[in-house]
Amino acid sequence: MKRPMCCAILGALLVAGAQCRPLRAETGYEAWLRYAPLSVDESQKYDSLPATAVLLRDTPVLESAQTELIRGVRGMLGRTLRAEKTLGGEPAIVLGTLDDLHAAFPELRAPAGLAKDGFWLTTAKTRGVDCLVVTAETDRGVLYGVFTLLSRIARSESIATLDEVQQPAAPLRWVDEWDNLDGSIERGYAGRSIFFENGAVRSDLARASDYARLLASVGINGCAVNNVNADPRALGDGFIPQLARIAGAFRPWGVRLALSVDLSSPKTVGGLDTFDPLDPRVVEWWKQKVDEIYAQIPDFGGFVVKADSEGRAGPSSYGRTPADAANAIAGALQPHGGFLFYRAFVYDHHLDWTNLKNDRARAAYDIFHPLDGKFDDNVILQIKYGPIDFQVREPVSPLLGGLQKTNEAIELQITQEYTGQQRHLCFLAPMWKESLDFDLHANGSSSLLRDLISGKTFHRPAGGYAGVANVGLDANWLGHPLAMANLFAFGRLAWNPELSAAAITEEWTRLTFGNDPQVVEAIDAMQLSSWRTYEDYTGPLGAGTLTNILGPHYGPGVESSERNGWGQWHRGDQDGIGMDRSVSTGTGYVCQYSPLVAKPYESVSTTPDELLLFFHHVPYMHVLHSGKTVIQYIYDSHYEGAERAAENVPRWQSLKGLIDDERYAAVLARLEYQAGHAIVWRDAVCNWFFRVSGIPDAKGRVGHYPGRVEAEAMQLQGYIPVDVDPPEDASGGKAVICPEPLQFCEASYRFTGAAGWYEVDVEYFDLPKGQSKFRVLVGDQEVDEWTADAQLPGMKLSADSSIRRRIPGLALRPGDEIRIQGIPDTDERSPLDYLEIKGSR
Ligand code: GCV
Repeated sequence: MKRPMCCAILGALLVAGAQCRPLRAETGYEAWLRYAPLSVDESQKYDSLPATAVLLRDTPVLESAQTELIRGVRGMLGRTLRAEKTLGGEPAIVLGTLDDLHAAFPELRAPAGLAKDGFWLTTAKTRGVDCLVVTAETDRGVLYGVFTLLSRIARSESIATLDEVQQPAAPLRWVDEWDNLDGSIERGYAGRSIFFENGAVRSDLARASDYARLLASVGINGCAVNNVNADPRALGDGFIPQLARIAGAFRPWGVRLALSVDLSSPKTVGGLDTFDPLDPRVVEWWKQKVDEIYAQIPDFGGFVVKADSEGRAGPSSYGRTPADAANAIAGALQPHGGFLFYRAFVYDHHLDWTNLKNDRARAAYDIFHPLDGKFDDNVILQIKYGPIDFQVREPVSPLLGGLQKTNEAIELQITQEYTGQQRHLCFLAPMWKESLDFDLHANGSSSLLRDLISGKTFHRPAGGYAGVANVGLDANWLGHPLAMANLFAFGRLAWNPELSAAAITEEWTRLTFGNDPQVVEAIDAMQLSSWRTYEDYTGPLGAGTLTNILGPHYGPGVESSERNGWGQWHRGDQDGIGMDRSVSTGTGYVCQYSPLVAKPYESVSTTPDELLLFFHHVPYMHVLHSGKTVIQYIYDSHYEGAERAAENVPRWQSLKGLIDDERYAAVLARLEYQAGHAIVWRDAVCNWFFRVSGIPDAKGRVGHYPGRVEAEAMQLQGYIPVDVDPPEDASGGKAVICPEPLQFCEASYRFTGAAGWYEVDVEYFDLPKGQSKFRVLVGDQEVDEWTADAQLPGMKLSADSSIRRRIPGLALRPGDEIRIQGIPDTDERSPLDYLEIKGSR
């Protein structure tokens, strides 16, 4: 890898201990556990660190703690601690539970309230020598303490006077992986499953083990490894021993294996003629199955159930309730200490869209609120943060405030299904924080969401967090190198929801990219603004995301949510937009909140702008609190959001040389793609609203694109124009394609502007069914060429497959002929949308 210029020149001159060192190549695999060498100044802070790591008892988790400590210190400080099993007469870092430590440190008393997974970092003397102590009630707590100690060192924080107690906010902090047994991942954007391939558990589970280490480092203690749209074969003959291997990979990191199960399993796998949860044969089947699992996986965490939802089998087949179904299985898990996460994502996806009183958002509360108090104590209702489905902006689900005698967990989505699928930067901690800090006023008194789910408000025995992560085999786990901040943030918030998004991103950036203030400042600023930026160019004012919900949930598709039964309606028409969910004139959804929360949402005048269209249908000329009309807000926010997305490119470029070349290039490529795709979003959404409302943009931008030349308006040789459906998905509603697979096509344009420097952007489509080649020439000189081989989700010419090629720094003169040549590949016919010529310096 290249050395930054300063190092190249100074390298030979600098004496040992110099600050300037080459940046080692990194794939992102180590994520925030890189343990990169600290600078000499930084490492001096830890000169007095003991040379020995003493582990007073051997268990898999405690051994991980000791190994991790040695690995981290060696990486960051270049010193290899001696691993010991007993205390000698010298200072040591001592690892063990309070029970383990009692003999050597009899005066050490557990701090009040130290809970199961909590830990205590402190200093203590034994036989006159100073020790640094990492202790807890449980082995897992000790491991968490070690990760925290190492994190402090990595962030160059002092550990001189340690006396820190940390407790997790909630007992259950799980991730769900929507992995299918064939190795694909539903809503996974980073390669295939790390657990399964071809219907079996992978033979090599090194990634599973490394993943568990990452999870443990942020306090996650459970992982459900298969899709909630569960394949019944997961409970079939011969599969449990395979699952036991994954549990074995997780165990040293204190992560409990869990499984998603299909409610029809007693019938489909067990051969019964029913799966009625109240049938004693079904209850017995679950008991036998659970006993069989625990015989092989003694620390099994439990099950996740998706039932009566999106075509899954459920208790409604027998006229039973979700509580009947949940308790039938929970009863089998209870003697073993297992939990049942029952998902509240239950709704009718064949709703009559013509009935304005129908409302999918009502479903979870309508179904589950009447069952409050009917679930066993080891059942947790797993509730998505909003009432629809992981949208970029939703109010907090009222069900989260509507249960007093039932355990609950919030379900957050780390994988960015509706928020850019890890091709777009969208750091979700600020959004999650808004939910967690929201006061639902349950039972009439102040009750923050974070206290409801931890069980604190209503003294529930269990509760917590479920994050849908969907990591894959891509080297960096989630595809976009910066997306790992979402996994990190999920763990950190599940541990301590009082942390601010800014504190979390700073922690993550330092651990992932080092402590250089310039790097930290730039990345933090990008991360913290990214959710709002994404929201601005995708889904305004709580209308929900305007994405293509009938396709891959990725690019714009404003029409796609209307006129079907899915219930993700925004109700945009020629007069206005928004769902009326008020009690007085709408679906009545608002009354699912406690009165204090409901009151402002009931009226247009008191609903916050950012949620206006979620709660009310208003005319386009309605004036927001901000003073803008709704239609102008839609236009402005899309333009401003796309501009901000573009600004991230030079911001990132300012870090060149301060980040290793590999990760620098990977992030830059994604940010450049995002900047282009934000324009696709901007144009599609603005043009849809312009066409439907007929109201022009007061700033004259929508429909007017200076410097843009439509491909269909260029001189075409071989290329033919085609309509794109919906028309907003291509500029001018048309593209050009080569009609034959083996043809060579050209679109050319004679430049008429003034002589100078220009950037030429080529908007084209990249489909998975071939790898077309493109060449751009000015006159006879080739100025760029590339292959369309991006992995995009669009299967046809659409906003999902639209992508931009930027050609900066072109010297153009009037009369120059710009020629774009396309060489199709099989069924991908080198499709082109437009080119845009912009002056540059
Ligand atoms: C696993 C959304 C997603 C589905 C997902 C479902 C769920 O509808 O698009 O892929 O299914 O949520 O959470 O169950």
